Amino acid sequence: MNFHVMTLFPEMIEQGMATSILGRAMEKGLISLNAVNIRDYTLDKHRRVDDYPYGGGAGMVMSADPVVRCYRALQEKMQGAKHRVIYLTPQGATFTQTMAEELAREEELVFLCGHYEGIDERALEMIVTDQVSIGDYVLTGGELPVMVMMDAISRLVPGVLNNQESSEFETFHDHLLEYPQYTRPEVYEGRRVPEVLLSGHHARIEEWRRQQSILRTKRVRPELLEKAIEEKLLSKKEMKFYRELLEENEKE
Ligand code: 6GU
Repeated sequence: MNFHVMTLFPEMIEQGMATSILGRAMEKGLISLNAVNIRDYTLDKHRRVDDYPYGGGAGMVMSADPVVRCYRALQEKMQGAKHRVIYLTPQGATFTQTMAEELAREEELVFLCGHYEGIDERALEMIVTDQVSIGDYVLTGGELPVMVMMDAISRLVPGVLNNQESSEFETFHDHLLEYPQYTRPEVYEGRRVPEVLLSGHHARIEEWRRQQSILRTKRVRPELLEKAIEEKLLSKKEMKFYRELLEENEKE
């Protein structure tokens, strides 16, 4: 997987990607990162990359030309390889695990990070294939969002996670949140690890964990639990547990 990021802050991207699992994946050659500075492609003698918005209004707009010239340089580097160009913007479609899975199958991915009040629409029309947001809140630029996306995508690239890391129970895989985890000591400041986890009884542990997942999902993300039920991802026994949960809630 080759990531290309067009940004005004390439050092920020490089620093963010250099550590931990993603750094290891880059060393192994499983993913690569090419962060390019849009400012290097301005023809303005003061290296300006933004200007006032036509029609007035607050803030500045990134000019089309440095962005388009930066992209054309990237195109040459990629030697005609097919690729999507993803613009990070709060106006985009919300990033999901399904989207990450789809993007992880690409060979080259180009990201465009905006700043200020956005980018001249004509540059977007000319080069962008997808517009993506990471959630309903506003950030100062696309750099943190692109790092979020590259992290979520990279861990799906074969070989990036080791066996243990990838066989971990997956939140969202079956629309349920993860169950709580515990490690030593058995008692911490008076709080005991749930007895069942010390029992060595694997079937009972598995049942307890699934119930904990259902409880948590019901409490925090009820719409995810509805989806899981709709898709028949709960066993008969788990559905019984769920119905009893609803009855208890009604009594309260
Ligand atoms: Cl992709 N960009 C910005 N600036 N803010 C965001 C975002 C993206 N996603 C959520 N908030």
